[in-house]
Amino acid sequence: MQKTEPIRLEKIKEKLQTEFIGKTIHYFSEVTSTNDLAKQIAALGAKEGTIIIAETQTRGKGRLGRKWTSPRGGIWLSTILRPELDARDVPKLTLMTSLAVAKTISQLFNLKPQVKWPNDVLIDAKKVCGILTEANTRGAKTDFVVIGIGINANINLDSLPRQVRETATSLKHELKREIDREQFLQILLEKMEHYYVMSARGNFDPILKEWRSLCRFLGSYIEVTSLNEKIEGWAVDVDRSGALIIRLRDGTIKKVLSGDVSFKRSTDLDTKSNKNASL
Ligand code: BT5
Repeated sequence: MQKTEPIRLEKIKEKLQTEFIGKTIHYFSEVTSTNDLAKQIAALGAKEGTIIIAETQTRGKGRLGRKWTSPRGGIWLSTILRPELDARDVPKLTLMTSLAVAKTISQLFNLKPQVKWPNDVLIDAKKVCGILTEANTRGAKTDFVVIGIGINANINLDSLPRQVRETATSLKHELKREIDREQFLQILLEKMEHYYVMSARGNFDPILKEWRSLCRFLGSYIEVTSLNEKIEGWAVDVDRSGALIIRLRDGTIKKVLSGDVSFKRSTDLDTKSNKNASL
C-alpha cells in the first residue's frame, strides 16, 4: 500500500506562476482515464490550460490501446490545449512535454533524466514517464489537443505488473524517498506553459536543441517498429515537426512519425544477429 497523502490543489495553486495552464484543475480520486475525461470536457468547450488530475486510473491508456498501469502515488494528469497548429505538427507538443518533464526532474533532484523519442522520459534507461497526446482535428486544423502525462512518482515498483517492472522505474525508487507531488506539478505546469508559449510564437528551435541534448539514442543504430513496418538504421535527427529521421544502410533517408524505438548494439551490426538491447 502507498502511504502518500492525496494531492492538495491549494498547495499547487499557492505558488503556481502560469497564465493559463493549471488555472482550472479538476481533481479526482479515481477515474477511468484522465485523457478520456479531458477529451469529453474539451469537446464541451473547456478552456485551454484546463487540467485533470487523478490519484489512480482504472483504464489508464498508452499508445495504440496499450494499458498504462496507474497505482496511487503516481502523477496522472491531462492538459487541454487549443493550439493554432497544423495537425501534422502535433507531435512537437509531445516532444515539448517530455522536455518539460525531464527538466522538472533535473531541477528538483540529483538525477539525470533522458528523453526517448517519441514520448518517454527515462532514468538510467528505465521509463519513469510516458506521454499520450491525442488530437481532435478538423481537416488539417487542430481543434483541441489533450496531453496525457503519466509519471511514476511515489510508487513502489512492485505495484507494477512484473513485465512492466523490468523496463520501468519510479522517482521514489531512484531517490529512496517520496517526493512532494504538489511541488513537482507546480514546476511541471510552469515549464509546460513556458515551452508551449515559445513554440506557439514560432520559437521551437531552442526547445528542439535542448531536447536533442537529452536524447539518449541520436546517432545510434536503432530499430523502429511502427504500425506496419520495422525499420533499422541510424537515428540521425528529430525534425521540427517531431518526426524521427533515420538513415538506412543504403543511405536512404526516412522520416518516421510514430513508433517504438530500441537500440541495436554495434556488435549486432557486425554479427548481424538480431538481438535487441532495449533502451
Ligand atoms: C505511453 O504509451 O507511454 C503513454 C502513457 C500515458 C499515460 C498517461 S497517465 C495520464 C493520461 N491518461 C491516460 O489514460 N494516459 C495518460 P506507450 O509508449 O504506448 O507505452 C505503454 C507501455 O508502457 C505499456 O505497454 C507497458 O509496457 C508500459 N507501462 C505501462 N504502465 C507503465 C508505468 N506505470 N510505468 C512505466 N511503463 C509502463
